[in-house]
Amino acid sequence: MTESIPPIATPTHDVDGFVRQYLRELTYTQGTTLERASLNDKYLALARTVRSYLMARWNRTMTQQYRKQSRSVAYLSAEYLLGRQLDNALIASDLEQIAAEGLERLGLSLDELREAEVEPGLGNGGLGRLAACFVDSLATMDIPAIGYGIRYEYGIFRQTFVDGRQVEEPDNWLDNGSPWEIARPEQEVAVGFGGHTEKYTDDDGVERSRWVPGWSVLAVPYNYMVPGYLNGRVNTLRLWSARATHAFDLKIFNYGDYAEAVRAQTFAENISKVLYPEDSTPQGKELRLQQQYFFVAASLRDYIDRVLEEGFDLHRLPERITFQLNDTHPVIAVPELMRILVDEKGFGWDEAWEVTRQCFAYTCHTLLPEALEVWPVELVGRLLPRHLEIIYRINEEFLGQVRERSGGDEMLVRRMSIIAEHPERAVRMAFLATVGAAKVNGVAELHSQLLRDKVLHDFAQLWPEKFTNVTNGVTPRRFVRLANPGLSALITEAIGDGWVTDLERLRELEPLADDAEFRRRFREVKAANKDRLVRLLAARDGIEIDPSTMLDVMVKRLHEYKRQMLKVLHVVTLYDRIRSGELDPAQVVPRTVVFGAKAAPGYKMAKEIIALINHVGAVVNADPVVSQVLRVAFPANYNVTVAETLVPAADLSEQISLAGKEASGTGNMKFALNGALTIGTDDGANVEIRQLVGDEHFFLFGLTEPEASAIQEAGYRPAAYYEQNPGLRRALDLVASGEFSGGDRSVFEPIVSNLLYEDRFMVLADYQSYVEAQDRVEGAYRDEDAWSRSAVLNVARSGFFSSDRSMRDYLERIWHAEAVPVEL
Ligand code: NBG
Repeated sequence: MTESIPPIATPTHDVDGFVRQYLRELTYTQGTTLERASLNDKYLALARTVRSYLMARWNRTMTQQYRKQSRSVAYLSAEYLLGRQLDNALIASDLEQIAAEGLERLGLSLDELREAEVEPGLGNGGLGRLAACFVDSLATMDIPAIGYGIRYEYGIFRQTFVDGRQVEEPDNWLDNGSPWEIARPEQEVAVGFGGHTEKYTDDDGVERSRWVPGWSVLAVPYNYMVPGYLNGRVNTLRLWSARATHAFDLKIFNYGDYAEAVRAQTFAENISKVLYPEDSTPQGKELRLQQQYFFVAASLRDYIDRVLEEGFDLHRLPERITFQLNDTHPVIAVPELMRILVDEKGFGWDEAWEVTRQCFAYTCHTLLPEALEVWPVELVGRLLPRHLEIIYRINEEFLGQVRERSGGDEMLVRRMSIIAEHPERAVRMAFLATVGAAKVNGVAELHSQLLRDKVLHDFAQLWPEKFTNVTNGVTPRRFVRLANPGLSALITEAIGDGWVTDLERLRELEPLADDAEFRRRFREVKAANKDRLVRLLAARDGIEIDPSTMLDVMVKRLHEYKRQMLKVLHVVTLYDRIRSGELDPAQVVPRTVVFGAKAAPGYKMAKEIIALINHVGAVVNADPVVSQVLRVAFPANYNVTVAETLVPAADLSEQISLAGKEASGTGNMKFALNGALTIGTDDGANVEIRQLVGDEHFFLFGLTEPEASAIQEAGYRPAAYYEQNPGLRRALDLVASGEFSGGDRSVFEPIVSNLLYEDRFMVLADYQSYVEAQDRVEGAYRDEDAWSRSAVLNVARSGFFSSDRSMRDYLERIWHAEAVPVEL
């Protein structure tokens, strides 16, 4: 029977094969013709064509996964900030050239079609983008891995500016179709909520507990391909979408209340409706906890059912899998696995705990106390009553251990309790994660050290071997190979193309930093990248920038700790110095300052700072003298797609958080890899960047973490800096005077008084040091050739920041899984 079925062939890897497949997709899937097709039709056909080249690999990867039963990794993350898929799929399948030619033959342009893709923005910032880089690296390194997350119907909001102020609009990214996903409705799983728990005696006479949920929703999986770069592996990213349960509908429906049935359905489907737009500052909303449990419960069920189908013994689960918890968002997985093992699979408590705590590992991504999730006991009890019981039991046993080891130190017991008592009874998710995980890691050396010394100090004393570091990384495929084709070609010409999957090989470029011809060509690439940015900003935002100026870039979420405010004060200082005649414009290095930043919609101060940037920009850009040498550009809606054009064009990378606040940063790595020099504090991964590229090629400024802490402890008085520093005083006075708000002094008053009387992130304390470092930048930039040399060395010495290296560290220190090549 099967012999008579002809094998399904992947379209041939040439222009003919490509064109044939493209026309097939356009005709049979899209149901149109070349003449009638809209831009979106053409894009969708292209996406499906490229996808069809990867499909056989995907199927082979999945088949093999089940057959080989190898150790694997499940990455649990509430966010994946993927960026556009088409380009990445094109390079992974080595189709760039073929697609460009094939489309040209049809009278179409690849460049035009790629612009039709709306990026899936299913994350806020660094944390979600990191998850996307990690799954890319895992696939490229041939590691059996699956990413689990949420298919938000609306991703991160679209930002626009009205009178310089941020306005949010919904991101309806699915509206034009989503060619990169495959729904698997038949693999849906039910997820319960609410209800109550009850005790009962099982058939063997054992007292047990069980959960009787009050309502449930269905989780429908959507699979996304995660293609490895030029290898045979295509891993899966499995994102869950909420649907109302049929039973749930039917019951109400039977009573004849159709409208109510539909309302209930909407209610259930709200769970995966929208990404919460807070980066590093959770709001503790009930729906958010629902989202977390929803995707975690579906993912564990999905994975466990799969190994059970193989007849696998769950006692040996830790041999097969590590569930990596990306921050605290998925930590409810710990009590969920306990519940499955104890309540559903009949495990004793101790054996279940043994399995559970070996299956999980936890990555912490912050140092800000307000970013550590805490859920009110009342809420957890109402939504997940059985989980609350389990958390209490975990806590009880854990605190028993603490008491025993500490000789009954009740202060310590209170400090370490998973349940906080003040200001209200609440579950500390970071503590639950630390207790429930085999390993806990920070995301840069300094951050991991501060976790051990401060945030999780008591835990690190108790279990020193549990704590480790894995410094973040970024994928060289998207952020160099794809984003910077000019630099990629130059590198490949010099050292071959091995660097794309072995980024440390960039070291081989070091001698070329001393080669004048190479530096010249490097500058040519930078100039071409700037031209590309000029075109993008003109077309997308109507912003005009001068590509002959120094491009000084600060792009990241708007947060006080990141200190966009410090950058604004520098701009205001330059403006003031030039206007007052203190600086001769002819002596100033012309620069364009580019900002890109979204603020959480409820974060007032962040939104005020956005307005200030836009207002300062408007005044600076309109000033006939100042604008000759200084311009500010703030394109709205910064996202991964914009980053891909902006980062390769930058000369100067702004990484200016208060020391001890930025866990790692990953933008900093992208800039260094693309040959920008960093002006930065000794914070997060900046420390490691500076150590690797060398002090002479990095502009360090500002307080160190111990210095900043010491000042805070002694009582920080920002006004003292204002009083003693004339430059700072003039800058702040100018903002307060209404210079940037049409003479209205009240507009930016909240910003000014916050800086003068609170300044939690010590902007005023670091002002002088920052301005001096910027003066050093100017001096250095004047020597074009020396600057290029530093830029080349930044590239050559940043190979460490590949997410492939991060994956190797996780594999060695935490996961202990091995590569399983899939034949191409
Ligand atoms: C962010 C940190 C960044 C870090 C990314 C990725 C959160 C909670 N944390 O410094 O602020 O680079 O995580 O690790 O979003």
